Amino acid sequence: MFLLSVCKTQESPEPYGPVPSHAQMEWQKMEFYMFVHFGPNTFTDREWGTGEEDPGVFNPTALDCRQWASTAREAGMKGIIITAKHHDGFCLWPSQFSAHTVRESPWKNGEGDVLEELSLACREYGLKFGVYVSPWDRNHPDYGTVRYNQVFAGTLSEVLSSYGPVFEQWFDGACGDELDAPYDWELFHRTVDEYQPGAIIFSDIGPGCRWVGNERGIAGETNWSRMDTAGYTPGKNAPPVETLNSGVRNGKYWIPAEADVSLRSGWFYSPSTDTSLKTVDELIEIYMGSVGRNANLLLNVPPDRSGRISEEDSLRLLEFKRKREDLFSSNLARSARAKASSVRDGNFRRFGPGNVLDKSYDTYWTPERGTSVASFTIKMDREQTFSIILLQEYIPLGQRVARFIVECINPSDGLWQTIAAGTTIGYKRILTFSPVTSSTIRVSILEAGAPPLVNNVELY
Ligand code: FUL
Repeated sequence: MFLLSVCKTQESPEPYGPVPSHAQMEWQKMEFYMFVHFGPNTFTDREWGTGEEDPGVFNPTALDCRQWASTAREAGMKGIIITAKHHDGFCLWPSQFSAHTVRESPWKNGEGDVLEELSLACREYGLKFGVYVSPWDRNHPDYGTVRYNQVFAGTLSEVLSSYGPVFEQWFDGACGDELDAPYDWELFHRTVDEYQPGAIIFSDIGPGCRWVGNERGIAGETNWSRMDTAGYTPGKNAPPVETLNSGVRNGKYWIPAEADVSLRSGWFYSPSTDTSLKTVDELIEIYMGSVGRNANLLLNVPPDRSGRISEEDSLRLLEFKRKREDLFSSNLARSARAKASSVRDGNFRRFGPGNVLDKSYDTYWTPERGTSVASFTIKMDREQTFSIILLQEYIPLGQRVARFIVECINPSDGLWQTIAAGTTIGYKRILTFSPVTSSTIRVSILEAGAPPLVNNVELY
């Protein structure tokens, strides 16, 4: 009997709704990585090439993928996703399925392979490697016919079997053409699963992660990592952008959001965008609106015509990194003590509020069984001034929280004062507010689909 009750108090909560796969969890923890748009468009001042460009235009004079990788790493990014093939059809590797590739270009006398160079550089710098392969192809002679689906599957298998592990396969939804033969998405997904079973598949509807619904890098203030996909396909038949931006509270599938945005005003390099770089403040706003709202951030940094990331772009990324380090350098909650309205089974070690202050991702506070409205209080040893709170839900058991508030005790009158309020938390939620000075804050979960599991809180 004693043993039984001990076992019962050790029991983890049941998962709630769909939960992330192991690969989705690994992906979510990456948080921030680089997008690289590079190809003939880099040399022609175009965003969408026609596919009729002379491959001769592709001739970077000093292509250096190691410089891209070291820049990404210095900027605190965890990977790089490159446009292996954009809508113009040009392949950055010598594909057997195309006659419009680096092989037909003067770069390295047609002997070069950008994917090989970049995948090696990523490995050297400890970054993950991902690929954008556009189904829309304005060059391929078979495009638009049933045959093309097989060609595209072949193209994919080539990319996915030749360069080592791929963490994400990016499927763009854009397509300016009317198709006689629709894309065979099932075949495309099967191909990715066959060659890269660990890769997260991005599209408007996942299944690995979803487009956030805009190209500004901003997720909804409410952002569920859940979606319903029935009746939708990527591209013209995608879910409404508001749905992509906020997810679906009771959605059937776990499909978290990825927010893409470019450092410059275009996706591809052009001298005309040299003065359009986002400011550090804009980048911080984007960071708070993506990583701070339960989405991953995919920031595009387009290499220039020499094949390098320009100095201005690298400097901006470093300033952005420094600013994040400044903002998040000293967590005022680190040496605080925590109390809670209740603890599951009274098991403080396993489920107590102290778990929101430790550094472990896998320990969390959760209130008494069956209780979704609950709170925990953080007491610091003295008054501190802060303007940012960072919260994390333990999502391996599902996303639960739908509404919460943050209060602090106002030292002048000793009363609780609301300083921030939100809806979803998810993997990570960062809220900013006007600076307040207090020694005690309380986070109250006001609505959740199941008892909340909070595994981290930080104050800055
Ligand atoms: C869009 C594309 O059409 C753009 O050219 C770019 O690649 C962007 C990331 O996705 O849908």
